[in-house]
Amino acid sequence: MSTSPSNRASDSTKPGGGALRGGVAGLLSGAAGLASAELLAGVVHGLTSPVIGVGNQVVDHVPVALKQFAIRQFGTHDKQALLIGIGATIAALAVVLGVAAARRRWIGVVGLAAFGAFGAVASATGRTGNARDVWPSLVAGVVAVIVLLALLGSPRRRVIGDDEGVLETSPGLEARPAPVGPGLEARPALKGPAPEARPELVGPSIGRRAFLGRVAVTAAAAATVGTVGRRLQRSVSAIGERARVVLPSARRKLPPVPANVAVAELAKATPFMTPNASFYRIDTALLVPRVDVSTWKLDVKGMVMTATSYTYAQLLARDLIERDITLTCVSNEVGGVLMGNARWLGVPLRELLDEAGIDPKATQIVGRSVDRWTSGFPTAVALDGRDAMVALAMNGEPLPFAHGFPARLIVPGLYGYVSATKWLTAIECTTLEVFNAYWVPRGYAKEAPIKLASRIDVPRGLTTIAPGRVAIAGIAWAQRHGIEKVEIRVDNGPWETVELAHEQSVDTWRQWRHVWDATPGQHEIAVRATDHLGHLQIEKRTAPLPNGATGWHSIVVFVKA
Ligand SMILES: Nc1nc2c(c(=O)[nH]1)N[C@H]1C(S)=C(S)[C@@H](COP(=O)(O)O)O[C@H]1N2
Ligand SMILES: [Mo]
Repeated sequence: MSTSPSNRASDSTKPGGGALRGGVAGLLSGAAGLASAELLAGVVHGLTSPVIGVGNQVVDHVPVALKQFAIRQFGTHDKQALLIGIGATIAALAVVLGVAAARRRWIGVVGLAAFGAFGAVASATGRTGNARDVWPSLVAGVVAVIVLLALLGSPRRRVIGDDEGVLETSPGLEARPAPVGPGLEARPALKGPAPEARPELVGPSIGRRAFLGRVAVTAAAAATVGTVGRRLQRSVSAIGERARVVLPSARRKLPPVPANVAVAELAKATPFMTPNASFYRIDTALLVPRVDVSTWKLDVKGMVMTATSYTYAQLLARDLIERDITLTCVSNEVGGVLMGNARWLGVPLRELLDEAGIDPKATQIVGRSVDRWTSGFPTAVALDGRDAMVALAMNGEPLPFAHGFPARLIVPGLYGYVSATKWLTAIECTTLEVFNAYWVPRGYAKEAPIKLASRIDVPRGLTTIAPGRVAIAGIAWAQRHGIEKVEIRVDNGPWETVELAHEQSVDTWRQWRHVWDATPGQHEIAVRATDHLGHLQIEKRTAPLPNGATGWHSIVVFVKA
């Protein structure tokens, strides 16, 4: 190791060495700041961490096109991608500030403080923010400044102060690499005298090793504190409360799903009931809300005779209905997988509206989430007899946190973004003119019934299969209307009507299968559906924006010779 004084001095006076130390110090000060913010957000219930605060702003303000790109690139990992992107940006800026601070401390101090202030404003003004949310960012800024100065040491004091005093009061000093470092170089006036006056300061006892020691300690502390903070934010108590929920059964229980709604070929690819663990998840929440059911309530308010409120226990104690309903995302592309079918247990929405006494002039029902996300749909939809409900359970368990615990809206026939508010906290009666829900100002349609569509699930596209008898199978859906007919076409052959599984409900997808005599070569297989009203699925391909994709799904397969 280069511990001889001559080596050390030359190391630390190299501008590159100073920049490297500065960069490392900057990175670690940023990490330490963020970690302390995570801890504060974890300890004080309800505070938003700056990463989440800034992330929410990004989610809410990025152009829709960029978001669609993100969903296409990263699928349901879009949130991790965003958080990694934010982390990388912060890290890069912190490194730059640290490098600058190696020469001029004030740049680092001002930069980190500005960072903290930016985080504070972003967190406090975001969708889930309020004034208290400035604190984690402000604390982060202060901690970051302290850590930066501690790692880099303070060059000024050592020259202006008398040497004895400085040695005792400046904690950064002993471990500081050397007073002849690049920070000093930038101040010619400070050069020279210090080492001569206190030669022991630049001696082999302080230097790279001590700096690396501090770096290691800071990194370990930041990682630990940050992890603990994150864990705490995932409020352990909510998990316990959800685990203790005892679900009542429905007033009239649905019989178990009959076997004839499923075709054997789809048993693995697309089970008729989608297990909760593999149910698609789409929302804007960077951290899944962990609602405390002991304080949670559902308000029914707005244009009603009497605003009413229900506790979780009150909702569970009611006569509940049970329905199989296929939920579909407007972002689902032709052939896409952003849909799932579940058995929902809940309170009919209509009952809650009747109890509050909805004003006949209220044309829109808005569902508000604890994270302030909203959806909205016409009142007529809630009253036309379909099984719109406040769902409390999904496939026999309390709603999973990711799917809206403790309560969410489910409205058959409408895309999720206009109807299926998760972590529901209020049902507000208003008019269509007065309020635009979350996705409407972002370019999506105000009203969005699910479009008639179909999908081929087996064989998978672009796979190679053996010749001979091959099962082609998939699903078709036309929530509210039901599937009447599904047809497939191989290459440019005729459309052939396929075999349909039993229809569980007009609100669920319907499985289908067809046996095809596969001949060697490359083939294109297309599918299209017709609903019970006689509507044929639209052939023309259109994008999901603004109100759902259209187009016939087709796949290409290779059949071995
Ligand atoms: N609070 C909240 N609820 C929400 C959303 C959201 O972003 N926030 N996304 C909606 C959308 S776009 C869809 S498609 C469904 C998806 O429900 P799932 O994640 O349970 O499958 O939830 C809806 N409910
Ligand atoms: Mo969606």
